[in-house]
Amino acid sequence: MPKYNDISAFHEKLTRSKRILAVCGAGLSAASGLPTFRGAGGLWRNHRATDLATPTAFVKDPGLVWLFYAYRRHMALNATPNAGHFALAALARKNGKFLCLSQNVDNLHPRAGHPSEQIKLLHGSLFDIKCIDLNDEDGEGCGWIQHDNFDDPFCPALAAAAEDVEPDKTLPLLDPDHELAKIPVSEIPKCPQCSNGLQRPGVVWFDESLDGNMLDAIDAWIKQDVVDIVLVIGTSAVVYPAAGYAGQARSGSTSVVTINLEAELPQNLAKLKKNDFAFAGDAAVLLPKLLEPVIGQPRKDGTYCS
Ligand code: BV8
Repeated sequence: MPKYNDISAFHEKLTRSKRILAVCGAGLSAASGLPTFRGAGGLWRNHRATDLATPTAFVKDPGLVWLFYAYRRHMALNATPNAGHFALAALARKNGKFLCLSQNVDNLHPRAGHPSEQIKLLHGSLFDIKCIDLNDEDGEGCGWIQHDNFDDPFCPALAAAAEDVEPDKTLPLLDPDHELAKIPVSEIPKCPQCSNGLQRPGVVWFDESLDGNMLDAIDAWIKQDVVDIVLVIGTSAVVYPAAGYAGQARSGSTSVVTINLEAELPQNLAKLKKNDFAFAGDAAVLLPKLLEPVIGQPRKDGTYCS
């Protein structure tokens, strides 16, 4: 029985594998300088990120929630994909039977050239904009959606979120002691289609359903045939349905491979099953090494030949 972190044993399994699934989380984008959800205590101005990522929070204070998302748009726009994103994109180009599921809304997978038909952005994108009707109790909107809106700031009222500060300084926006002027609803752009709703970030909030067609397509892909390898990359695997896919895809011969800074902590090793692997470290460093037999060596800029 190969050791759980034996790279050559993993390479042997990889070269024999056809169908590969990946489930990615915020840890994949950490090397691009984007904070994880649990990083920094998962707090943004003393608010738990998970509390701001809800329809209730938006209805209560759309300005505050928009500042939170405008700040993350600014950070993601100024970030670049890392070697981990490029390695996954290269694997997709080399293996048409590789499907990548990502919880990340930072648009770094598409910017790394990941083929769109081989990636499912489970929780939407910071750069999609949708309509929300504040008077509609389930927050539904008129259905209007805009893709790839990279305006920064998104609107004048959110300028504070697009400021850059010297490295040693703290952005006033992030300083919980720095009082924030309340942004009136009237300064949040209205929906251009129904002019009744407000524009909101096109992400999936907690207590909101994911796209049904996408969920059906993922279930159908998993049921199609044996999944040889499931790569679980930089995720705490606590948010559902994303956290359920590794188990759903597992069959007798499947290897679930955890790539995470904390992968080799005793409590995580205890969850390993036969054929599983666990590699502790930075996803941006480990993925190029782990996938090398299939994708080869990266160029100097971290990208791969097509
Ligand atoms: C839904 C978009 C139907 C917005 C996000 C079953 C059981 C229990 C609860 C539920 C369940 N089913 C549904 C629920 C409720 C809920 C849920 O799962 N709650 C959890 C908290 C228990 N799920 C939902 O509400 C989902 N909707 O189910 O609809 C429905 C509707 C109503 C009622 C019931 C059902 C919607 C969930 C989507 C929410 N939106 N994001 C935004 O981004 O603002 S979730 C968001 O948080 C992220 O997208 C991601 O999913 C999650 C954060 O997790 P990670 O990405 O894993 O990040 P984290 O910081 O936690 O961990 C980072 C990891 O990386 C760590 O392990 C760290 O060690 C590692 N790491 C760090 N650096 C590195 C590294 N690894 C490698 N390299 C490094 N450099």
